[in-house]
Amino acid sequence: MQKAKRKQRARQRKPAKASKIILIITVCAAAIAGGFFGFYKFESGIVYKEVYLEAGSDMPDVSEFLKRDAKDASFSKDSTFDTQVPGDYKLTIKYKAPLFGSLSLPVTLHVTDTTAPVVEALPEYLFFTYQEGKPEAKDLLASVTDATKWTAAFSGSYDFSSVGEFNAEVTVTDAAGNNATVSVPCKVINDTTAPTISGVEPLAVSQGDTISYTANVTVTDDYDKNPTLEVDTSAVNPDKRGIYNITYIATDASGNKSEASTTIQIKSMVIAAATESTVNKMADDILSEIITPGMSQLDEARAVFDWVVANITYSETAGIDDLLSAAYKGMYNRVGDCTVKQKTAEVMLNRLGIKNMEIEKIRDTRGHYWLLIDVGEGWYHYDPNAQLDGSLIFYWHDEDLWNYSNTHGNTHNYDKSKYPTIQ
Ligand SMILES: [Ca+2]
Ligand SMILES: [Ca+2]
Repeated sequence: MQKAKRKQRARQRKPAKASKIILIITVCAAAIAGGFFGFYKFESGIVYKEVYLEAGSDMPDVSEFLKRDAKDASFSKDSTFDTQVPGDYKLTIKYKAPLFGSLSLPVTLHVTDTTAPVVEALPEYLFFTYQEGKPEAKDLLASVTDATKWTAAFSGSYDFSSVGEFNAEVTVTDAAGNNATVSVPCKVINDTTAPTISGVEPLAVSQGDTISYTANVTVTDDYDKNPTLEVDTSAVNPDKRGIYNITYIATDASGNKSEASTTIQIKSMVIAAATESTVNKMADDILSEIITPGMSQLDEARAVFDWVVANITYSETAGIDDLLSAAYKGMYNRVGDCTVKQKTAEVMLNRLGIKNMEIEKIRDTRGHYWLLIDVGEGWYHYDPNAQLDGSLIFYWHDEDLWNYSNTHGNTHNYDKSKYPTIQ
């Protein structure tokens, strides 16, 4: 009987235990729900979940997403956005909350573009028949202002292939699809008129002066604002006195060409003190020291060669084509270029009665001058300059000179048709 009662009590107690558990679960659930609710309330109390920004605005600061002052708030590193590109950017704001610790709060930045582009058309657009195809729509515009990327397109189809006049409509559309249309007066032109060249007159310069071929020359064209101007100066040798032809060639964008020719006079620099008697006296004084009785003409030519090489310092100075002036410079100043050396030697050789003649390299970026001498055995090369590698070209056979020139950057390639046979 007692056993039966215990069992009954035990049965009676069971439901009491279950309800306690349910109660605890309910209390916990309410607490958790309350916690979430509280957290949600807390979180939404900190940030605006959606922020709208017109494209082109300044970069928004994190504070613009916050409902309250929060010194420690910042965008997470992967929160990137471009205020020039419309779109919905999912961003995360990092925030250190007093109760909840470090929080990552999701927000959305909506970059919108509601402003149509501001478009300025060209007052007139010219297209030339030489420009094949057709222009791009943007070529017809003077300016476009918009916060976002834009594209321009012709609103219709226009014929740029034949001469004529028409208005072309161009529509500019921004990244959000806002657009603006302008109408542009177009002319398709066949330019057949060559540019006009003016101010072409004979020129004269002294050796060593800078030559300005185009200082007084102007070119104008009916359509091309900047026609090209070339000057053909290939006939001019600035190292040699003379009058040379020059030709101006102007070309417009359509390829029409016009030409105008004139001349340039190259005048030698002349040293006033370099009179014939002064220069001969200077030469004779030097010769009296280097020429001894009994020397052959070849020995004498060598003595002159050695004096010039040893006593005139090479200097890249202005060319001096006047024989007496160049020799004066060589003997008095003892400095000069290949012309000064060659002409100093020439004056001395003349005083000694040794046959000689000037020979010149085919001019490329620079010229070079030396002599041929004939002491009764025919012509030989005679260049009273120490070459860059130290070679001394004294009384060289023609074949040796060519071998040297061909292996040393064409130092002495000359025009064979202009000179007598060289040994
Ligand atoms: Ca826009
Ligand atoms: Ca023209």
